[in-house]
Amino acid sequence: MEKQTCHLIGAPVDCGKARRGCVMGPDAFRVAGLDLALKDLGHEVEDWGNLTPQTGPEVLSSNPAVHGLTETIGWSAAIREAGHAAVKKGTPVFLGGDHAISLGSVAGIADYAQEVGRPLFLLWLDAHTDIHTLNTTTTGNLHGTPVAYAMGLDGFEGFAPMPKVPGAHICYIGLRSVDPEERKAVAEHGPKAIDMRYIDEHGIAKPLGDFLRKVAAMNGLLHVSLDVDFLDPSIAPAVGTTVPGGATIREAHLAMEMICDSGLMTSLDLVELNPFLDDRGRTAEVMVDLTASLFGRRVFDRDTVRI
Ligand code: HAR
Ligand code: MN
Ligand code: MN
Ligand code: MN
Repeated sequence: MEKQTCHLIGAPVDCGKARRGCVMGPDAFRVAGLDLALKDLGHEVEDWGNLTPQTGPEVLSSNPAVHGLTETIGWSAAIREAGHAAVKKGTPVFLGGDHAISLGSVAGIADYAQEVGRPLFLLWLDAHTDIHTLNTTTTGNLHGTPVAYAMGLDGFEGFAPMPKVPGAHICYIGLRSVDPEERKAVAEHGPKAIDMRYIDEHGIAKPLGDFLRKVAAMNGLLHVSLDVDFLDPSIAPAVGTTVPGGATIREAHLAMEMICDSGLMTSLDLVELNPFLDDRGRTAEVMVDLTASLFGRRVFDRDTVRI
């Protein structure tokens, strides 16, 4: 792949759910050697350090379950600005933080996509659909909402409006925990939803390849959002919302390699790492290895492999 300038943007957001620990995520990625892994591949790395949330007036939701709203709005404004500035210079890599960081990262990239007149596509690698609105969430955990916000669904009063990402430009891979209201939203608004059963039956290469070809055909920007719980908990235990039956290490690396080979990815989220729950850093290391695959680490180039 061509040499990139990777802009590491620390977003230690921990207010998108109840269980704490993602605040340590950005530093765990650093300790696990993310910058060195990227530099070893020939890329330039600029580490922006950790952002802090903007401050603003208190915002209350009419849904009493919702919590952390004012803080999350402040974070999303800060992350959006940083992401927008970074994508003009290179490839932003957003280091979460829980998945609420994507309320900001996707908005910042969408601002840029609108400016340059290209469509934005989202690849959401996750056990969950994260498509609740503030009205449908029963847990009130805002990390379960960024896809609905990106699509422009109602119920995000208090958040700045963002350029909409149509459902047809969104692809989930890895799903295995979807709430009833989310199932309705997916059916109604049309993201492509690849669940684990589909992967078991057809493999991960087919649906991912189909989606990447579509992005390429439309000259799109591609934002990849990689949630730790995309992976099976046996290889990635450091996440608050473990769901059994996730992607294997081979499936995950193949996905990363295919995305890399496509040359389409223009920004990346690494989210939901909770170092407090890790086992001697191994989840952080798996995430760094996957990121390295995304940025070109290979055993052999494909044309070197002979059968
Ligand atoms: N759908 C559930 C909820 O809203 C679980 C959301 C969990 N989300 C994440 N990120 N861990 O994918 O609470
Ligand atoms: Mn801006
Ligand atoms: Mn998620
Ligand atoms: Mn998840």
